[in-house]
Amino acid sequence: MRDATSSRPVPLALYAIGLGSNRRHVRFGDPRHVLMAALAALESDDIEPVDASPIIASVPLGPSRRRFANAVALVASPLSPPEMLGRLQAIEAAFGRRTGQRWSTRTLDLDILLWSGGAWSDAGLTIPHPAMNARGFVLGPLAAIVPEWRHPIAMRSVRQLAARLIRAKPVDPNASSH
Ligand code: PH2
Ligand code: MG
Ligand code: MG
Repeated sequence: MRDATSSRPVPLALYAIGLGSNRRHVRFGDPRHVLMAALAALESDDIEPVDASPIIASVPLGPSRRRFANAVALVASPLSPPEMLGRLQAIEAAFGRRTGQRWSTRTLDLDILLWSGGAWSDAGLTIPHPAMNARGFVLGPLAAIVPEWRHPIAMRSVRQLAARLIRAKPVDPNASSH
C-alpha cells in the first residue's frame, strides 16, 4: 500500500471491526452466511484482513426478537477513521441495510470497535465504540483474536474487560456468584 503521489509507504493502522446480523439476505442466506460474505467483502486494495474471530450466535440486546450472528474482524489499513467508517457504511448499504435500522432487525451492522491510533471522537464517529465494554457479543469474539489490546479509555485489556463482564453478569441465572 503506497501513497500514489509520492510512492512513500503509508503507515498502516489496525482496526477491530464488529460484525452483526439478524436477518437473512436473499443471496447469502442466514445471518451466519451474511457474516461470512461480509468478512470477504471487507478485503480490498486498502483494507487487509489480518484475523477473524469465530462467528457466534447471540441473544438480541434491545427490542429485536431475532437472534444475532456476531463476529469481530481485525484489519490493517492506511484509511483514517472517517474513511474507514465510509467504507463500512458502503458495505452495509451493498448488503441491503436501510438507514434508520438502528436497534431493529438488520441485515448487516459493521462497527469500528478499536483503532490502533487510540481514541477518536467527532460528530459522526466515536472510537472506542461507546457500548463495547458492556457487550458480551463484542468482548467475547474480540478476546478470541486480540486479548492483549488495551482499551485506551478503560486502560484495561480486552481480556480483562471480557472477564469482568462475565463476573458482572453470570450467563446461567442459577450459577453461584462465587
Ligand atoms: N446490535 C445492536 C443491538 N443489539 N444484540 C446482539 N446480540 N448483537 C448485536 O450485534 C446487536 C444487538 C445494535 O447495533
Ligand atoms: Mg452500527
Ligand atoms: Mg452495532
